[in-house]
Amino acid sequence: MRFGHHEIHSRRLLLRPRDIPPTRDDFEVIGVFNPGAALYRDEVVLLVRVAEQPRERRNGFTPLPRWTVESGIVIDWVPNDEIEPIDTRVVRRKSDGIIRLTFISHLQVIYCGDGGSVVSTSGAAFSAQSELEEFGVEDPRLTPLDGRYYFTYVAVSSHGVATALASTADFQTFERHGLIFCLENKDVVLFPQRIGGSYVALHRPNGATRFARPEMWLAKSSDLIHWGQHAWLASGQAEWESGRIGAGPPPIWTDAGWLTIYHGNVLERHRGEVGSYSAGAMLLDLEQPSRILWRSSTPILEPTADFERQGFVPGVIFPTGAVEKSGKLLVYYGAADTYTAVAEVIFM
Ligand code: MAN
Repeated sequence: MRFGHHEIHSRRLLLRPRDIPPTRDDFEVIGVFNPGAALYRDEVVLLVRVAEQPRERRNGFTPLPRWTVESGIVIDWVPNDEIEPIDTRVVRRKSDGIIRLTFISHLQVIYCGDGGSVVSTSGAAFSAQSELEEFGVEDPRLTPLDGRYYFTYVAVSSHGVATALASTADFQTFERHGLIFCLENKDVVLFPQRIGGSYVALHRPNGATRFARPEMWLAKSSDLIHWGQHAWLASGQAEWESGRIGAGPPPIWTDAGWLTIYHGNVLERHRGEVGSYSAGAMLLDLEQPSRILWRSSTPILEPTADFERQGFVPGVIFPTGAVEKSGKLLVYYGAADTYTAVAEVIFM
């Protein structure tokens, strides 16, 4: 693709929670968001994150879903006086400060034809399958590589948040390759080709010792499984990226460099508040991707539409997939942790 001045041509809501049936009668779907995206047989295929919550309400209790080896998903009904809500997504146990998610996520294949609308939602599902996925699998990033489609995803468990790798050739059966980034790390995204002989990934370590706010890093590998040569890439600079930054879709090759769309979040000022998430872009050197050649000083996409400003977590644009099709760049993103939307970006 040729790189130049960019313009957001249109944004469109693609998927709502009610478009996807829950996996069980006593669950409701609260979000279909943060999709990986790829071209498969000339069709846009998304791998979306589906978040579900128990439907039942019991006075004085909060239901917390969890996957178990013995019985699949079970629900822990926790007395409200034992926990405190942090935000809509997480609660904290008062006795020891341990947190839990109020929902559990799995991944679902969605077929989108030319990319602008949903053709079928009944593709294969990819769900929690190990103790390291006890609280769900989230936020897949799909990268075509070596004739397969690889995806990184967040594995959430009582150990914390780590990133695992899986792959598929047909979007029907999946092969799991295990954890590739130890906790705590998410927003791990693979480049679509080797650079100087190595596979390259962007990642976002999130240490508990706060010398810095979460930053984007770069790592290299010879086999996609073992990662090293870790190097710092970028920190949040402007106010809109003062809380967190992390990679979005896999970097896109352009004649001027790797176009890398990422998210930034405003540092929260009050307890329970989630600072708004916007998308920014940077251009990384084609041969030495640790060199930033250009970076947008203002966001390229901010939550302004209703479906971006209202939802489970209001004010979130979280880009996770990008596909070049018919001369257009289609950027897929999660909106308000509730919906999947697409922005058409034109570079001139
Ligand atoms: C954050 C949010 C949630 C996510 C958890 C675990 O709290 O991004 O959506 O479920 O992290 O990854």
